[in-house]
Amino acid sequence: MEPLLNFIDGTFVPAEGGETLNTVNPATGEVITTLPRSKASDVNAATRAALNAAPAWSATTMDERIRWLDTIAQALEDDAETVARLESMDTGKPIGLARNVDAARSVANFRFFASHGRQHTEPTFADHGAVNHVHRSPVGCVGLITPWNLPLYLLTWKVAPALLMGNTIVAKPSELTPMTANHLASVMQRIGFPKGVFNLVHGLGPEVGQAIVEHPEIRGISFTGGTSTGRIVAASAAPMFKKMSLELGGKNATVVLEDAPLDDIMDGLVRASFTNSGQVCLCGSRILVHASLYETFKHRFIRAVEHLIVGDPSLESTTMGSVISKAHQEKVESYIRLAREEGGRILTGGVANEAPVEHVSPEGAFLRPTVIEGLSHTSRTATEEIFGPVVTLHVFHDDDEAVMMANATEYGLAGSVWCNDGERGHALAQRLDTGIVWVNTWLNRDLRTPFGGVKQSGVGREGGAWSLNFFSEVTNICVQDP
Ligand code: TXE
Repeated sequence: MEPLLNFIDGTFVPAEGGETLNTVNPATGEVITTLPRSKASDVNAATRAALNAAPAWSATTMDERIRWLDTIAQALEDDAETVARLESMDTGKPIGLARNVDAARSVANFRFFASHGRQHTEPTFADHGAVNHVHRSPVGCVGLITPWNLPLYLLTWKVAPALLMGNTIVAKPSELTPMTANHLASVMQRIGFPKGVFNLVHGLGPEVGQAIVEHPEIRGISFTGGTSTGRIVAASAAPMFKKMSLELGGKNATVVLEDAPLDDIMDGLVRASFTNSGQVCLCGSRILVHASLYETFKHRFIRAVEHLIVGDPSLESTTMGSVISKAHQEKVESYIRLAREEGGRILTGGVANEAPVEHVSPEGAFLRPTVIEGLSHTSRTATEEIFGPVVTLHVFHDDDEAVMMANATEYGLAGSVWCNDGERGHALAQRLDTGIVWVNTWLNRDLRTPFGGVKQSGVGREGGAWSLNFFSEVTNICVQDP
């Protein structure tokens, strides 16, 4: 495939230094193409383009920006199959998942914020002869830094509201998954989107991401990635008083109460555990089950997990592909070994040479879904983010114990509660120290709702009005009658 390039001021250009990186198909180990290994000078060029484009772009009306979002959505929808194929090749996720989740949601992100923009109003507050007008204006040039697990889905989740509120953008996708970000840039160029409003700079996090965070003219940072990286981002951005939204790691609990209708929820529990090979920050990696149900649950869950079709992600029949890289496979395998050291029992799956995946390339980064029981809920395996196809099972005896176990990690992103009584599930969900909880469902997303976590899962919320507020500055103007 053609080498990927940066997209600066409406033009595709190589890194100024001419260096490149390879992007690999993790299911085959083959190099797909190269991407620029950009440096701070490339970030400076992109930021200059964004600043030059800002006056005209921020002077557009909300309606004009809404029309652009709808145009981008339509162009992405027309390219949906291409997007799905690129995303599957770049990430190792099954083509069906890339089509139904990544490509579809990328279109939905633009359509949603276009419709949300139509409902946007600026509130006024009248009191003692004065009227207060709350005006929103662009933050300015914003930096968007995104991870490799849902590349276009998470990039567009930030690009759409940032554009809607009149900002210009310097975006950096993960160096592991640059393909669909480039496709978005090619869509922007094809539709004649104003030059310099959306800029894309590829490269390594410490070289490009860090330069974006440190650039004095980039006034807001929306970051999605690991907690350790988020800590580095925050350390650079906070002293510069930049607006920051940090969507970080998770170690989410799936709580199965004693009255849960197992037959009805088993598919949901498997989805919550192993979607995208467990590489979704919202996946439930710890399953807490009431003692009365545990043995029955365990056998039915293992049987359902072993029905997952793990294999070549380009096949429509595959339901679980590879993980993102050989290096990540080794990280996940190190946790499977750690689980054994901590007293865990592997009920299904295991490291690749114990539980090989058939009919795939030996160079592919494949792991079977792995379920482990017998670990303390405070073990490292059960409290550290693995971010792969590994879940641990734990037993509780009453709701208080379930809440205590669920809250016993440094993370607080999401969770799910499964039971026969929604009200009881809702009440228990309110006791979970997380930003998001699903009751009898999972990844059921209403884009108007706040998305984000607490503790080591991040700072801030995105979604609906929360995104519009993050990607704008607010000014209150109080007008006194003369
Ligand atoms: O993150 P990394 P990854 C989390 C998930 C997991 C991680 C996996 O829990 O922990 O993301 O994604 C760039 N300054 N979430 O491994 O390594 C890097 O190049 C600036 C949570 O990609 O943190 C990449 O573009 N940038 C999330 C991006 O940061 C730097 C949902 C993320 O890289 C940098 C999805 C630096 N010093 C995944 N170093 C949620 N909570 O919603 C690296 N980068």
